[in-house]
Amino acid sequence: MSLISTQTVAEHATSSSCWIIVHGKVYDVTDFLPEHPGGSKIILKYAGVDATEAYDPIHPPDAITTHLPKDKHLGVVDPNTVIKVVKEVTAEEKNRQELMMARPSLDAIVNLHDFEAVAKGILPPKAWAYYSSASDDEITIRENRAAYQRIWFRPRVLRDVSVVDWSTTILGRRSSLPVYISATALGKLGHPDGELNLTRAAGKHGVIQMIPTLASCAFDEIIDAAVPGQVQFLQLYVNRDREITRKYVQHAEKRGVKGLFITVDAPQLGRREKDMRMKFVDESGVAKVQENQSGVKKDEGVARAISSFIDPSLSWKDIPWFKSITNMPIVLKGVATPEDALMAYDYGLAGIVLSNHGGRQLDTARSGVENLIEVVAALKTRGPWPNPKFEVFVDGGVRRASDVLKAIALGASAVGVGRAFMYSFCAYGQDGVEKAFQIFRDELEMNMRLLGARTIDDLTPDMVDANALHSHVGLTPVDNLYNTTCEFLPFDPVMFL
Ligand code: 173
Repeated sequence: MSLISTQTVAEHATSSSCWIIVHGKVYDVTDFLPEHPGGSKIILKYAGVDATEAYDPIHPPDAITTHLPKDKHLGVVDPNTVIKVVKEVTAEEKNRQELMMARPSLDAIVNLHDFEAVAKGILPPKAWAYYSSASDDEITIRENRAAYQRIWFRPRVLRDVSVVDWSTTILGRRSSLPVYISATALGKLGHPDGELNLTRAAGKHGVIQMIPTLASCAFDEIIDAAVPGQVQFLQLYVNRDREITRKYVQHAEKRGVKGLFITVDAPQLGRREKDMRMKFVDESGVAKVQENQSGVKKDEGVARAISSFIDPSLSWKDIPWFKSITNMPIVLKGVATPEDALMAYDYGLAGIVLSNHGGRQLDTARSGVENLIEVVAALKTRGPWPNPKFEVFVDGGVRRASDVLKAIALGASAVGVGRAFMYSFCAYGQDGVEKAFQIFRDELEMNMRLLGARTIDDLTPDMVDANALHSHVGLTPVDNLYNTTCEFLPFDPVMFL
């Protein structure tokens, strides 16, 4: 590989010849500019210089090496030409450091909501907007929580609960918690170690992690960080180019992944307005007046910009193909009706996740736990329940062990938790995730004792009163578009004077 000086790289700093440095290597991205899913302008900002810091949170390390044609890999940066500058701490970094110093100690965290509050306080505004946003009026994201509040317990007493055990199996694999870590994308927006925080904590505590297709860390890095015997699943966004998907799935299986969760609720990404608006807001939080990144539609946020590879033509007809390329159990993530649940069952799949994608897709879609009741009733028409060959999972809005126990009592095998674990590592890295597991354990112990359930198998539908679950009147949120959800486009009136 040829050695290239930083001075030479700097000579290619325009749209007619654009070189960038990523991880010490030099790439010619001129032809790629119009194709970049995030628009050409963001690359041009780093034309002729090192783009690694901007590249890392959004792309897996191998994205550029795999997707850019080999003849555009020009060489490595000559280390003798790199001028070591004492990096100036930007105002943004300084602000973040101060916020990190001001965080409450981890001991002060008593529940999962606390992680969210700390994450909101310390995350850069763009990361917070991307993670926290949900689609349209954000009614579904709040309904996900509210639905659990409409389910009441019917506890049993005098059952000798001196020893309680919440361990279980998920797709036939041992799990220390009846909870798995659901996939959330772009972990490095919130912490430099990204998804590895989850892998390391999960490995230590026997929790199963679902690896996201759009992780910030490379897939193999996440696999390599697992301890022997650690169980990992894979969340799959299906590529328009099925060959890419086939290779990815088969590679995952070879690397020991134990379950494939195909996302089926995102043929197009929902409009997350907080995220979309961030594109037009500068570091000081003020709207930019005239800004239109070439190559990016005005209404796109981070997620939409990088999701163009997802195939909206995916259909039931593809299911036999997935079964032909892998022996991993296949689960559909994002099912919402008994009709589709029965189809998944009849196609011979291993299960479904009743999910609305954390409220980020179809707004006013019902909660997973509400759909669970009808889905389980429908599946019972196909045979005895629980059915060891077909598992139903629920995700969305789970923040308490009581939520977990309610979903399991109503027929779920386990529940997925996405944002809460992500916020825990944004706020405190791996320690935060471990603390989140501890909180689940403490709450499970107490709630199972008080409910009269010694094991997960003891949780039965008669332990909950879900009569109010279908009534959307009581706890349905007020119109938050105007009250709290909609973060109106900030603008500086001075600009208009
Ligand atoms: O919910 C999401 O943000 C998501 O699933 C996604 C999809 C594509 C790109 C990035 C994130």
